[in-house]
Amino acid sequence: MRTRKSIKTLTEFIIERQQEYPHAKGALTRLLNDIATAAKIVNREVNSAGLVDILGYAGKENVQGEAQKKLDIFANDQFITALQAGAECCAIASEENEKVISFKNEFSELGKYVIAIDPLDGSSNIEANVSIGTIFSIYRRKSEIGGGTLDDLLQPGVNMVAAGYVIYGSSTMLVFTTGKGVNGFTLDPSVGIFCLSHEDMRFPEKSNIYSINEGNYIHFQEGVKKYLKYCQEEDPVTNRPYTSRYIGSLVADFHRNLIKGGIFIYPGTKKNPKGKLRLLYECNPVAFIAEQAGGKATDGFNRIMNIQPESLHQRAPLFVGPKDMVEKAEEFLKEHSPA
Ligand code: AHM
Ligand code: MG
Repeated sequence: MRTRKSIKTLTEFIIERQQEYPHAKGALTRLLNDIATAAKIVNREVNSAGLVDILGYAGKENVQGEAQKKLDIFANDQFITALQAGAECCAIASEENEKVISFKNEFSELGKYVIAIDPLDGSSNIEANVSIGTIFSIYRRKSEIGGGTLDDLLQPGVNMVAAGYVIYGSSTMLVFTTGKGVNGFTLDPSVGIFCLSHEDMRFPEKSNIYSINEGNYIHFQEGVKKYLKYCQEEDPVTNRPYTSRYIGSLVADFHRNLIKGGIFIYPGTKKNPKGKLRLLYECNPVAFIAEQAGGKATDGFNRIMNIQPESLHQRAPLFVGPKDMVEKAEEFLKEHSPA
């Protein structure tokens, strides 16, 4: 017979934490629950993606000219619907929409929060049954009335009140922070409930993984090339050579590195100095989680969470992982590729 430890559900966990703030009205709790609800629906669809006619391209392109997959659109719709119905959020910036989606109905105008979200990150991996994810960051609105605005979303990462990701992998997990550590919840599919499984997640003390798309090596700046050579050199004291792991799904790569210890890099190149990843809904949420787990996230020179965004879909180079690894990479950048 299988025995079980006592279970703490996501809802119990956030209500318990909310009690630390006697004046809180539970809006953030409800918002996180809305995200969890949409994630469960997306999870169901991702799991049956091979069975139903949902794989493949939808025949449209998103604002960045990328082909949208059916599941990208499905996931986007689910999160927008859940957040609008939940009425705690007054605007969303999504990777799939060019402009801010501002909720103007009589309920959602009251929402205190805005969300930046990548509803289905790493979707080029869907057909191959590789882990994909949802990434989100939550801010308090700046405007006072009406639907949320672009200005509400163009806030630096230091203003985030919460951030997280859902990984649709061999199991489905929701990992998030509200600025008091990082906690991970695994979905029990038999009952459809997220249960606390990874309490107070921290990067391990010793790390030996580096994750980067080395196929782009020729385009990397000198500092990145030199750092990669450093990772590959032999030195038993620092546990080198490191091992290379790269999935091509930010959530999956970051999650593995958080658990096992490793740096994730998506650098700028000569052609694309700002790299590929989007500041608002990819770099910032991952940076907040990394910092809360004892790590660091920079663009090679500056703290990611200090960057003042100028546009909704702006990109930033990303170096994220255990502090010592990120700082070592920064040393190489500063020495070989001055900002
Ligand atoms: P997407 O938002 O279009 O899915 O692209 C983002 C993904 C990240 O998940 C991943 O880290 C990166 O693109 C991989 O890019 P590349 O294939 O250039 O290595
Ligand atoms: Mg993405």
